[in-house]
Amino acid sequence: LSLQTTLRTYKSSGRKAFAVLLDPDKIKQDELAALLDRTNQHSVDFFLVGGSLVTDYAHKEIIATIREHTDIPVVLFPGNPLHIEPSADAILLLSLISGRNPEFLIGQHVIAAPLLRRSGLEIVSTGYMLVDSGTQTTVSYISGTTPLPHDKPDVAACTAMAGEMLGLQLIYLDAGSGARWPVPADMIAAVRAVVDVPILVGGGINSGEKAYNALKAGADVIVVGNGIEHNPELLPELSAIVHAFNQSVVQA
Ligand code: 1GP
Repeated sequence: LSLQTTLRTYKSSGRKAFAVLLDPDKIKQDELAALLDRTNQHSVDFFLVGGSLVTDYAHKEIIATIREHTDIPVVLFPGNPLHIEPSADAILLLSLISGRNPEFLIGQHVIAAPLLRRSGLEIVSTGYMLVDSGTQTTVSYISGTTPLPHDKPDVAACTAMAGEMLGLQLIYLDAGSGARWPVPADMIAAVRAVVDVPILVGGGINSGEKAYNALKAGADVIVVGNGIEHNPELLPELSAIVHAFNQSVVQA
């Protein structure tokens, strides 16, 4: 089943999903095996594999390790065309619509298009919106773009609306990895009010409370990376929160 279909079906029934971000640049192979064994027990919907840098080109190895340990789908979250790896299941084709750098709106996509076509990956066009998180994040620096001000939910809503009108299939609101402040709830709610496509929210979700707030505000998928790497207890906690939301959908 395709990622896009799954997320659309989830969204239309009010179900929430939980994605774990694995950054090949940060995760060690031995830690990865232990983490994967834990994810099997805690209903993770999919893995996002990616990050802004490639200091050690390990996407292929990481995906091979994921396949050895679990059947959970693997979705690429690329920083550039070097991150295209056909052994994944799908790729978020990110257009950085919060920014005004043509390279990340369309330029890199032109370079990647033939490779993507040949890869056999499911391609999910995604309106990627960086939100100011109190410090400059790697992705903001690398992309040379200014994130959306965190106190401007109306700008975020109009940006997401334009992205949906352009045909983008998902909206990803990202405060950036390790963000001090996660994406504010009022911004998530403002975006939720104006688009029908599924919304992913990530960056700085390092507690159950932050995850709950994002889901309650209208996120369809929460993406968590750093928090789980630093605190193993967070995985069961977040999984239980997503499960509780989905139980209330089943009972309603
Ligand atoms: C970053 O949204 C992801 O692009 C996840 O961020 O590592 O802070 O959870 P964290």
